[in-house]
Amino acid sequence: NAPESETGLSADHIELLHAPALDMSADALLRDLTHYFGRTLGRRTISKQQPYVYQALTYAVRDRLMERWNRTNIAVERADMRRTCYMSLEFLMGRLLTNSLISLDLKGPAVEALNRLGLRLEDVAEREHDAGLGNGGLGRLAACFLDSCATLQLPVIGYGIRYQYGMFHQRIENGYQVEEPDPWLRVEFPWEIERIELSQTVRFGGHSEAYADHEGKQRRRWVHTHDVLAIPYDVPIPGYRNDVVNTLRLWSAAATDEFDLDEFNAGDYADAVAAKNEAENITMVLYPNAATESGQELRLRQQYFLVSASLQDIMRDWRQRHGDDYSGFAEKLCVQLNDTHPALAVPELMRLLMDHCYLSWNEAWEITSQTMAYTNHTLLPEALEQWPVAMFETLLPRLLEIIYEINARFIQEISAQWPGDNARIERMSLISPGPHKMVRMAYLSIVGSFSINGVAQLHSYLLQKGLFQDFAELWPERFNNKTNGVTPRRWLAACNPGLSDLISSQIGTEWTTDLPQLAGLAEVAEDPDFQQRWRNVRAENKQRLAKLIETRTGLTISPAMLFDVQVKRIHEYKRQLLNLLHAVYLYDRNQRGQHDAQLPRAIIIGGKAAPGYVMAKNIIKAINNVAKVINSDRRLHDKLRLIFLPDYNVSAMEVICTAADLSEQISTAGKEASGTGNMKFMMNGAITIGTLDGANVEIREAVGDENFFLFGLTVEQIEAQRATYNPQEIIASDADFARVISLLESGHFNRFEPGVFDSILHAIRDPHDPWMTAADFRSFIDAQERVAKSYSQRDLWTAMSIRNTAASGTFSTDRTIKNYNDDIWRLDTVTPLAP
Ligand code: T68
Repeated sequence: NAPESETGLSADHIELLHAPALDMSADALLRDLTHYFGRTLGRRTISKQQPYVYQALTYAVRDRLMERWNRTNIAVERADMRRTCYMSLEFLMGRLLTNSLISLDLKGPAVEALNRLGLRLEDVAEREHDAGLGNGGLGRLAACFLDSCATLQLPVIGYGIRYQYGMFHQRIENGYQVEEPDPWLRVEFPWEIERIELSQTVRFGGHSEAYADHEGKQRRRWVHTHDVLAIPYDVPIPGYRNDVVNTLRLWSAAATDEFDLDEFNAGDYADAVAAKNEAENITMVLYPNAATESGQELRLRQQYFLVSASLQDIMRDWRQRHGDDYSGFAEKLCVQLNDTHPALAVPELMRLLMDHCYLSWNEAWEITSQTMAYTNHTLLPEALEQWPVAMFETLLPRLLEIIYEINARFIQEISAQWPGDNARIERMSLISPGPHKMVRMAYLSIVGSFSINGVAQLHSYLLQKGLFQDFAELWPERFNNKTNGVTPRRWLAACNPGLSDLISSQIGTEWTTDLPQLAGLAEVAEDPDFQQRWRNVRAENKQRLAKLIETRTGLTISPAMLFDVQVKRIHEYKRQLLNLLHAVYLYDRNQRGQHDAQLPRAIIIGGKAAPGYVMAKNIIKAINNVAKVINSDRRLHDKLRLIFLPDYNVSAMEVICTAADLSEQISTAGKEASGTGNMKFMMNGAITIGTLDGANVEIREAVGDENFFLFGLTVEQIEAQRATYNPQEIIASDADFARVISLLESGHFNRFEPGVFDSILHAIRDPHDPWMTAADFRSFIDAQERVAKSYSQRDLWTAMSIRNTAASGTFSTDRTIKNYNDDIWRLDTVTPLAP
């Protein structure tokens, strides 16, 4: 394999490519694996508990990604293609091995190579630690997007943070959540390539001052700053069998070489070196999102660190190709902001263009506002980010100046359109009024972007009618919808091989990249033979989930039961409490011998509560207390179980979504922006019980009302009934509801733990309960009874299940990304250089 040189960009850049391309056979894979295991990792004996075979196999796979990575990058560079940068504080990647193998069409060879060592791929793949660099839906969406962009051959680069500690692990102790750190980098992460040569410096603190440049022009500069080094680590993102490999670039903070050594005399040398911790703290830990934005300074540092390092990286790349001509910048680049977390990209790009590239305000603004696009992920006003102006003054003084100037010019624009409408100005100002002035990050994002989108039809509609109404009036053309999706490679092909094979035997294999082809399954929804095979696969998957539950909780459940599943972050608006009320209702009926309309059911709940979100933690405790009573009642053993599955994460979902019969999507209407778990469940044949919220609306439309269990008030009804909402009366007038509440009050589930249910009962009875749980109780119970009836008609249920998978084609991120590209990004497709 003699290296072959390619002509480089300049004399000091010589491209070194290897030819011929690496062999994709099992033999070659085994040879490389053995090499890495013995010679790179220095291991001699295989132990199933250790990660070394996984690591060696990953190196072998990574080699094969690497050549395609180069070939993709060269193609993009040579054609100077327009690109999108997807900027996100979170990328919830999960495990990467199986996905990469499937993308490279290497799964067969890998299985064979490992078999020759007496190993199974599933076991080896399980050694990989989840890359948990995200909280939930928003972070996982970013990961699904990267997969679809590469598969659709779009030149998109992800920019994020390489947190030392990802999403915390959850343990349950006496029913309470206990958080444990996730030191996922402790064992090497073998997918990443450190690119220290592309490091950038990010500034904090200091102050902004005026100066005259050599032509006597007045300019501003940011001086006396505390600098932090940003080191990028690249992770390859393979497309599905198309030789495209895109990049996820994650920044890690380090002290700059000069880190304040000069501020110390020799005697303080050790202290000075120790002080570098402060710089490195920036990327130490992922913030778990709480119910409301908490305004921690370190979080603002993280946001600016990501934005500044990424934009400087983009500028470096630009200058390499275009010198200091920025006129075509917005034609060649789009920056998609994943929520407001990277909103500082707006003032930071302004700063770089003005202070570093010497553009005028107007030139810089034209470029910035034609480059940025903003995606909103929440309708909850309390979750909108605001940062204290005071924090900006000390941490990012130059950015604050720029934000003030953006605001001044923006207010001028409003005044011109609505002269004298001071109320409107106050409402729309980027700076909130009052003694503690805050920067409103959503408004900053809107003003600085040419596109603003929500993540489901209903959500985008409500944004324009509510939260962002004033802005939608001013700039209606900027607002649009991009309904979320999930990648069918991970969420069907990889996680559910049994169902995938069955589907492919019926409609061929093209659904993997053309998901609407699943519609072909509708034809056999009633076919007895196909139904039987469908049930067989699902029974196996349920067995697999039952095993996972047993290892994590010690509880056994029978796969014959209805698996009724709600997994997602614990939050009041998602209403895990409503689910709990139903569990208590079923328990109560069973106790009183009324199991007429019932069927064996396992209610499975999983999810993490933000460590500072007291109510969410109380909900976990309450679920576990009720579960304990239900699960220790021998008479109920095969009738009803309630399970809290600890440490819900991406790889748990890969098992769970294949085995759920019923998908719980029961948020208060108008509160869940979209949901994406709902799509994973549907794709794998679960049937949804849900409110008309987020993407549930579109799921129901796609599958038809007869294949969906609808309940609950609509957005309009919720808002209409809010003023007169009287939960006490609702409870009193519903005998079942009243019994459920008095059972919870009686201490039946907390004999020796007084008070454990107080906050929950109080919330349900509160006439100001924003989530209006009691309002939907009866409707939910009725819908659950329809579920039970349908499930007991085996063939009917199977047909519904098949029809859900068949109708899930539109919920692929391939469709979502096509929408983004058609309306916002307008990228051409890349064809990697031939090998
Ligand atoms: C979710 N948002 C939405 N936020 O709740 C969900 N927030 O409806 C939607 O499907 C999903 O985004 C994708 O669009 C989140 O997951 C966060 O995780 C988050 C993190 C930090 C701060 C605020």
